Amino acid sequence: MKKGAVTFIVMNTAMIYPKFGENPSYDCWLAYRRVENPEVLKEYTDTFSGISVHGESVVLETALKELRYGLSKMLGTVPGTAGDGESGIVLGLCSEIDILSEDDVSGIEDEGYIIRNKKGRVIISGRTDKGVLYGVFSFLRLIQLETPVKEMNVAKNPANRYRMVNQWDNMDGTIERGYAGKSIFYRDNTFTEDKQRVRDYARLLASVGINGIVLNNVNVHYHETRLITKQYLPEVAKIADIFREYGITVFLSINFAGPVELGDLPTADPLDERVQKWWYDRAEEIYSFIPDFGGFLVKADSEFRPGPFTYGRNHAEGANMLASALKPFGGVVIWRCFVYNCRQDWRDRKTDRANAAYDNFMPLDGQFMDNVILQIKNGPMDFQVREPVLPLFGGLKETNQMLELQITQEYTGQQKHICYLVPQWKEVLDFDTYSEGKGSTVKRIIAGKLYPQKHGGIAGVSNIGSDLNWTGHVLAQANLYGYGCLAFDPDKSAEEITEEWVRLTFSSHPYVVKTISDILLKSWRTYENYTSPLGIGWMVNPDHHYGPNVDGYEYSHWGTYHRADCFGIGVDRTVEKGTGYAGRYHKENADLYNNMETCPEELLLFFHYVPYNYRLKSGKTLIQHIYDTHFEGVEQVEKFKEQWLSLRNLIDADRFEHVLERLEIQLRDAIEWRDVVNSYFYRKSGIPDEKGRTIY
Ligand code: GCV
Repeated sequence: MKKGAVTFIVMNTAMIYPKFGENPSYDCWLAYRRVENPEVLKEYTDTFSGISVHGESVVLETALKELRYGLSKMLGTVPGTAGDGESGIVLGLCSEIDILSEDDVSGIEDEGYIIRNKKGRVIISGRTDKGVLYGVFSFLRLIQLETPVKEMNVAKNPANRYRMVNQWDNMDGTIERGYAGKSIFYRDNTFTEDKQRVRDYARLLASVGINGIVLNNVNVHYHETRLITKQYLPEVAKIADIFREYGITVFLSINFAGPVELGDLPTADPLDERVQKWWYDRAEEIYSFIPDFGGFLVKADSEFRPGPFTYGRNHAEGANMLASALKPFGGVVIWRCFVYNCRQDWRDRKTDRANAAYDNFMPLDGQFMDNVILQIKNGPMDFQVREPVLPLFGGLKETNQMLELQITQEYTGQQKHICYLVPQWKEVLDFDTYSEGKGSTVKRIIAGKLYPQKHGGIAGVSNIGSDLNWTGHVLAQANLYGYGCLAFDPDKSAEEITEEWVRLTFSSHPYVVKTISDILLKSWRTYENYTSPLGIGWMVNPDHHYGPNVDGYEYSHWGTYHRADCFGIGVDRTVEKGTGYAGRYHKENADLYNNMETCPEELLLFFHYVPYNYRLKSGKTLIQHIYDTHFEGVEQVEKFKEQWLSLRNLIDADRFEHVLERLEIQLRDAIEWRDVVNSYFYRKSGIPDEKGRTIY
């Protein structure tokens, strides 16, 4: 279409989202409440009387649809169409909009967007249709936040190229580590009929800038192994069609032993030509159904999943074989670094699961093809409430990398407890690896700003399911929102994200904003207080990972130990006497962690075995710190409950009662955690609480 040309796409917005707009729990942060301030409302209705559209594509249609829907709800009128030169909103591609100068869009990259107030019109534009869509959602947020028109000037690029969610959904309808009901994609080993729910999910994801989704669990079982065959590809293609409308690319997790499990070959050896051809044929078939298919996510040689080790090959050989198959079609292989020996002998104090990812992948740096991305969990263990950053970040210099975070709250309260993870993720993203001197942060590495990565970004294990409120706990919606915000802009502060979420989701009432933000921002530390102390992690019931069990994993084969005895607790990971893990960091961090005196105290027990009578910087002994934090944790939950009760009548009754119920569960279980942990350490150490509180 020529520059300046105008098309109008007319639709009946009321028909499009029968569920959105009906229930605040379902709406999440897209509630689009009517603008309250009458002057602001008047300014909006005067200014946004019509929309002109510049460009044509499926995603642009979505952008227009979203814009009209959002405005109709917040302003109470559906904006009409505007011709060239008339006032209103100008929507579309930069290249198609006459009144935009190169200066207006300088610095705007592929999926970036601008919102510009110019010549009496508000322009929402980007170089690509995805950029325009993100611009629309950003503009709708500005409206909900009642931003004056003159302040509507934004120019933003996403920091990360890949901004993905990983579904751990199984085709039988279950979700591994899912706490919000069943899968919205699958039921009884087939695809669900209700595609509206999938579309609504796509909409939520796109509204925070997510551009990729892996549709099935990394643990690929019998039926999921067949997702890459003709049996299921037509259905996968239908899902891809829906996500495509929202600028989201679809990926699949694959089974490395696919050629064998599907009965086609006697081997899955990556160096065997028959295997290579098999994967090429699969790729060709997938792309015949889904021309813009993203690629494969692979969990190999991990927790009983097959991989190249079976054939004496390394992970670069395994990943490159798949990458060669996908390369002609433009696909990528996302290869997970969560590889460790899950058959460890707990008596062995030298083998350390924390070393595993680093030791497996560092020697392979530079050997992966340029369409392979290593997906690296934030910490060396497994999404505990507190872990150091995995030193592959800053270690790898010649390999594409992505950060993997867990939005679903497996070890952080399973969406029964409030545990808002944005502050934790900020610490991970801001962590300085010192790989190229000061300022070599994780966020710069994954964004490709430190090393010349071809591909990079961030993935989050999704926390949604079929529950009406999507995430089981309404306040857990904030984790999904916050994840998307940080994937797009890791520099955005936790406070800003939180306030924005509360205002979009509940209300702009100052007391509501202050109270809910306060609860959320304190909730991670609170959860940590009443669970496992100072970075030691675990202490949970095996398998389902809910509730306290201090020795739950202590004598198991999973490699996750706290090593408590009657003198002290902690894992010695020092270079001299311990497992040597501390030495895997660059010098600045290695020195810091290796020394008990300089080690950040929140990670003290991760790196050191510490006597109970060791004095912390606070002047307290370690044992007193454990007792105090556990009592404090429960008091903080009591305070959350009081704060929440003060919101009665300020928010809708449904969500008020729902969160209150969950807070009661949280309080009951926090008490259990406190008493189990404190009693355990009192019995081990024989040292009483200085304050004489009840310990059993
Ligand atoms: C999908 C942990 C979880 C597993 C998960 C695994 C992984 O071990 O408990 O459920 O499997 O991490 O990330 O692959």
